[in-house]
Amino acid sequence: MKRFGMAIMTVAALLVAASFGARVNAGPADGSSISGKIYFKGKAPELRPISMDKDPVCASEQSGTVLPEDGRVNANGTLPNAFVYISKGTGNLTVKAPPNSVTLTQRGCIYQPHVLGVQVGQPLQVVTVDPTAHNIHVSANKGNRDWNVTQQPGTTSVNTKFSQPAVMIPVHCNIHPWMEAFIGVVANPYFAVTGDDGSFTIKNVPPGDYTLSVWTSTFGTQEHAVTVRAGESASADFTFTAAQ
Ligand SMILES: [Cu+2]
Repeated sequence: MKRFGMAIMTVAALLVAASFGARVNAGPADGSSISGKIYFKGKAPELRPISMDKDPVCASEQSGTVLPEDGRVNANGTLPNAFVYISKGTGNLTVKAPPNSVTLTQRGCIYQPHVLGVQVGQPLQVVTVDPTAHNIHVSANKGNRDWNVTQQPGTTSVNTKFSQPAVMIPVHCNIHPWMEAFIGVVANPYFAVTGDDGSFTIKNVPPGDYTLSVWTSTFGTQEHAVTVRAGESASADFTFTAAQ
């Protein structure tokens, strides 16, 4: 009887150890999230207006000065276009890619949005609303293939998927050299892109210990350790500084 009791205790101890060993509770989402802001300190870069003289059709689509997205700082001292994502800690957790497409639009010979995220295997559609041709060039990165395709005005979307996580995959237009976008490809849905207020929220994150990473095109990258507890919102702010 004593031996039997010991065996039960051993099994219980192993179960406890196993549950503590798992870094992520893969149970149903319980409202936990990660929120924060991407701050910027220092002198904002001076942005030089984009010249669209190479293609008068593009220029005619614009009504005023067009500034590049890279290097932009929000009026409230935060950064737009920061790609925030959980880079470590999800262990064996797999989250199926949603079937809905993420859309990258060519409008006025500018990519909208400038920075976007997509899950591995999730459809990406590139659409054009411009009366001029574009050549979409998706650069190879981390096992994803390099490809380019010309898209004529009025034609249907160019659709693709990515097979490997990669932060980031640059997209350029081989016809209009100022056109640039960045796609963050991640294995899970735990990512966000900051907008005009520099804030982000990543919802439905399972409780666990993670590394939260931030990518910016101009000011580098950073990462923080973040602990997410059941039903709570974890906070993670980042501060980037001007290049010296
Ligand atoms: Cu183009």
